Amino acid sequence: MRGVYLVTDRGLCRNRPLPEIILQAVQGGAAYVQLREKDISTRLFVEEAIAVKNILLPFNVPLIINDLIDVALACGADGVHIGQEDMPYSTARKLMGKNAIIGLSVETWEDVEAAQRLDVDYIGVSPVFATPTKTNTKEPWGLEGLKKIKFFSRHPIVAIGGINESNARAVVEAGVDCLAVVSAICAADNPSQSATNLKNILRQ
Ligand code: TZP
Ligand code: MG
Repeated sequence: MRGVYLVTDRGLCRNRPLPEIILQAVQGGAAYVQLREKDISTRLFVEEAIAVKNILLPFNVPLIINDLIDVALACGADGVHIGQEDMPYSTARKLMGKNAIIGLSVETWEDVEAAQRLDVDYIGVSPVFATPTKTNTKEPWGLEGLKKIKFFSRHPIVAIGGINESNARAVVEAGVDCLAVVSAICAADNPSQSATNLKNILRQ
């Protein structure tokens, strides 16, 4: 895994339709899209996910569903991202199959150690920096935490939380594989350009 990883938040899109923001992000070079919906019904989530899957298809960009395996299965998503309180990894793997992308959030050092024993496809290091986008988080890892995880973990690292164009370079230098962002793309004046800028930072 390597690239810009968009995590969606419809509330941060400044009244622009989410599918449009997603399209612009992948046109700008986002490599992964995680559809994250905390406040809509399962029915709408599935409907939206199918529409987004069709947007991503021509770009070969995998669709990853946040939290909900049933939604992921129903829309034919490429993967799921699970947190420490979601379905356990082994169950998620059984349901999703061996080819699915399964990512797991790590919020504590215990989570990092436990993830070593799991064949997850990546760990989501959360949050790297404190962020207004998600406030019910544990202590931010910071760049030092990120480096420590990079040294220890056998899994690709997707870094999330407070990442933007001004700090992305330092995050990349800490050894991450993917830059995951919500507001840096969803709330950007030009989501496509923001995705491109982050992608270029990752490439430098
Ligand atoms: N998980 C940990 S931090 C976060 C999520 C979903 C939100 C990151 O949002 P932003 O706007 O990129 O800081
Ligand atoms: Mg979750």
